[in-house]
Parts: sequence; C-alpha cells; structure tokens
Amino acid sequence: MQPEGKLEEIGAFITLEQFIIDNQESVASSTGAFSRLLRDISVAAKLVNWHMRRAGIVDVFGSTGEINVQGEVQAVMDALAHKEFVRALRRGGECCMIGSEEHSEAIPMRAGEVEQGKYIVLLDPLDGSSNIEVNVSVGTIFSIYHLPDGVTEATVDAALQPGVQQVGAGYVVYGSSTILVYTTGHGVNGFTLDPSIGEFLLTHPDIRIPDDGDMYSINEGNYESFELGLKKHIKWMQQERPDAKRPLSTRYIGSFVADFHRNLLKGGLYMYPATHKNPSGKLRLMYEANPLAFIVEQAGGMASTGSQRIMEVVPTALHQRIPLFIGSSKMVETALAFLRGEMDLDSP
Ligand code: AFP
Repeated sequence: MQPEGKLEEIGAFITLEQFIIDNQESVASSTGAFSRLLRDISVAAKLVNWHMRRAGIVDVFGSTGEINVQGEVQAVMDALAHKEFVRALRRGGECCMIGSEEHSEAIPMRAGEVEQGKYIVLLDPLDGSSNIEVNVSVGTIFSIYHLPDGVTEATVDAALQPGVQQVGAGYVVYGSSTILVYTTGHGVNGFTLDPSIGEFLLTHPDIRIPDDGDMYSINEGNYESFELGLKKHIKWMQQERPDAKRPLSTRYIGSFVADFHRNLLKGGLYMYPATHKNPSGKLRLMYEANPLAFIVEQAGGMASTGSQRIMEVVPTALHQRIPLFIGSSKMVETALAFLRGEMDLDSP
C-alpha cells in the first residue's frame, strides 16, 4: 500500500522483498526459488545503478573496443551491467542459463552439477547504452522462463520458447530515479529505489496503461523506408484535427525501455518497424520485445509485430530481431488497421 503522506514515511512503503515474499506465500506450491531469483535480479540492478550514478566520475564512459553480437560497439557500461547480472544470477543458484545481448552464446550457470536452477533468464543488461554519455535514461530488460519439463540440459534450444510461456518479466529504468517494474502474470507493479536505505519501494502498484494516448514514438529519420500503411498512419497522427485530438506529439528518446516506461504510465505507442537497414526490425524478440509485451498486456495494452501478437511468435534464434508495435491498445489497433489498409488518411 502506498502511504497517503509524503516520502518521509518510508516505513509505510512495502519493500520489493516484502512484496515478493507476500506473493510467494499466496502460491501454495511455491518453493521460494522464483522469489530468490527476483531478489538476485534486484541486487544486480542496485549494483548497476551504483555504477551508473558514478558515471562521469569514474571512467565508465566509452567503448570496450569490442563489437557485440548485434554488430554494435560495446560500451564499457554494457559490459559492466552484463557482468553484474551474470555474477548475481550465478551466485544465487536459481538460474540454469542466461542469454544476454552482450554474449553471442547462451551462458550455462552450473554446468556439470546435479542440482541446477530451474529458471532461464534472458536479458538486455543495458538497453540504450549509446545514450549514457549524455545523461539520458537507460535500462535493463529481463525475461524469465522455466527450464521445460523433462529437459535436463540448459541449452539455447530450451530458451527458445514463445513469450506466452514467460513466467516473469521486468525492466529497470536508471533515470531521474531508478525504478524496477515487473510482472509474474498477475498485474504489473513498480518499485522505486530509495537511495537512502538502498531498497526498492512499492510506489506504482497495479499499473494500468491508458487505453489511448497522445504520444507516439518512432525514429522518423527512417521514414523513407517505412511501408505505405505506416507512412499514412504517421501522416494521419500529424493531421490538424483538434476535434479528434490530433496532431499527436512525438516523443523518441532512443532508449526503448525509457520510451516504453513513459508510454506505460501516460499512454502512447512505440514503433520500431522493418526498415531498409533492419529488414526484420531492430529490437530483439527474446529480451526486448517479449518481456515488454508481457508487461504491456498485463497492464491492459497490446504488442504486435504488425501482423501477429508478439508473445505468440515462435523464436528461432536467441538474438532474433522483430518489428514491434507496442503500447496503448487503441493506438496499437489503429496502427495495425493502417498496416492492413483498413484505415486511410481520411479516416476519422
Ligand atoms: P543501444 O543499446 O545500442 O543504444 O540501442 C538502443 C535500441 O536498441 C533501443 O533501446 C532504441 O529504442 C533503439 O535501439 C534506437 O534505435 P535507432 O537509433 O535506430 O532509433
């Protein structure tokens, strides 16, 4: 429960740890393993936050000189964030395998040991990292699956499950404050890190995304390579029709997780379609699109490839890219109607 007063009443907030325990107790068969996994993720997030808050003071800007699996320059902070999550999950023992944007292969956790964790974690340790040097919000995105029944070895094939099989998903935004938002399929809750006590506190209980919004997010620099339906949709959103609450505003940070978080709280539409440069879209299915699709659906919104529900896509590769239309349900539905040719510039 969020207290009515001001933040001085810190003790009245529920901590993430307490929230996790309370929810674990409501599941009779729970062994506590999943709760421990979430705790490990939150510990890693705090460590990444600590590194982020020192950026500019200590030398964590710039690149490692490595090119990551996406063919992108790896930032020092990308590598640090990857290391913190792998270390926390390895130490915790509940995770059998990690798939990370910063590592081409799946990373087995306790190879050869009889007792291994039963969860697979796929993550983008630091989304939007090209923005760090200019103090723009960045974030971590994670997706959690069970090791499938009967599977004893945590190989990449075990991780290639459609998004509907996620047992948990979440993200952290390292912004003006640091917030962790997650779902286990029973709604969406957000926890703000209180730096004075080092705890995530429940500040955004039961998040619901507005059905409609007045902001859209897309890299319009790619306009020439968009398909016709999308070009029309953008022009339609820009029309001067005050009676229909248009034109809409554009908001594009270039950190997907930050754009998504704003749209989740205020209503909006984020699109990264196929382009000439990225014919399959730019974002990654397994650790960007799926986890945020799970969250947006749990909050009452929608996520689509343009022709299919994101969470029903059967994955073929760990680092697979996918076109993405995600956000408020009315806005996603309108985008899809334009793509199908059912709406046009003269539509109301
Ligand atoms: P980086 O992590 O390399 O900064 O990429 C960020 C990202 O994957 C996503 O967070 C942004 O929304 C998207 O790329 C921005 O891509 P464009 O620069 O092509 O718009």
